[in-house]
Amino acid sequence: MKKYLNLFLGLALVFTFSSSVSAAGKQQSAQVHKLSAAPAATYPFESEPNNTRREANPILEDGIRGTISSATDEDWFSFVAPINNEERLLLLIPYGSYDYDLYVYELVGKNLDQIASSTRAGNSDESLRFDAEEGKTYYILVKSYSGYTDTDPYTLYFDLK
Ligand SMILES: [Ca+2]
Ligand SMILES: [Ca+2]
Repeated sequence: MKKYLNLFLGLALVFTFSSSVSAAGKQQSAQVHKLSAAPAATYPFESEPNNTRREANPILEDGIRGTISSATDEDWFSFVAPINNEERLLLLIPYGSYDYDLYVYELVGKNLDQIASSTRAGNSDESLRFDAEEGKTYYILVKSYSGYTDTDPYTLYFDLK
């Protein structure tokens, strides 16, 4: 009986290994970089209009969801850094013919200065890092480079690892 159990476990291991290999191969052949880290929670939804820096939606939890509802929809968010930290920001883009990009700005006098961006090609998710200073407000922009969907939301969140 024990012999059969060992055989079964061996086969289960082989199966697990081969299925993970084929999953990796499929991801590569699609040439789409999808981030493996999934957000832990269901984040609140954007509130339009948020089409300018002044209308930015504050990110009060660790992330927010929204949709790009037209080719010219800009979604602005603001974030007040709670501590000095290198922040890692991720944008998960819905699967399909959508290429969204991610930008981070700070206000210097009256000017918005871009301090980070992530503009990968195609349907790839975006990620960037920036050095945040305690108490300072940062502005985050999500917009479309090509394609949009007002039904499938994107997820924008801070990776807290
Ligand atoms: Ca929007
Ligand atoms: Ca908007």
